Amino acid sequence: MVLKAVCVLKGTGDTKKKPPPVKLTGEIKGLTPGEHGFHVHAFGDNTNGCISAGPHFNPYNKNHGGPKDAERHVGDLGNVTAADNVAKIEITDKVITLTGPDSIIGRTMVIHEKVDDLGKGGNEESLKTGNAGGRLACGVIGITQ
Ligand SMILES: *[C@@H]1O[C@H](CO)[C@@H](O)[C@H](O)[C@H]1NC(C)=O
Ligand SMILES: [Cu+2]
Ligand SMILES: [Zn+2]
Repeated sequence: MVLKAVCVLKGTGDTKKKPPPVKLTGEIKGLTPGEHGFHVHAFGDNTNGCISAGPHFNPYNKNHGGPKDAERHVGDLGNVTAADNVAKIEITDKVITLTGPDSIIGRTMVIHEKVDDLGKGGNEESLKTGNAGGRLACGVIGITQ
């Protein structure tokens, strides 16, 4: 007896396609007026406060930059601006994702004391952190309903 089988696998398009842009919306209250650096940091760890979140999420070993730059950390979302102590967040970013190697799930969102110079500060620290200073507040990015 001869056993025969057939299987046709059908896909819908390119499986390596980049996931859609991620939209971040919300409000951060209690800030000093002006610009504040806003980044995804590597670890979802708050054991010793925001410092345990580690450096900017940077899976490709790049220099720090602005959200529109080719040379940037995946976690580099630039600045948010506080008017009357409240920053309204409305960011759409094409680099961070919610799945795959660039996923921000389980990492930490950090708001900084100072403005992020987007890597253009002309010193070494600018290429690492944008000279955004201390970490004012942070929170782990989790899954919701
Ligand atoms: C802060 O980042 C935003 C983009 O997120 C940018 O538009 C702004 O120019 C930056 N500010 C400075 C001082 O670089
Ligand atoms: Cu940061
Ligand atoms: Zn960075």
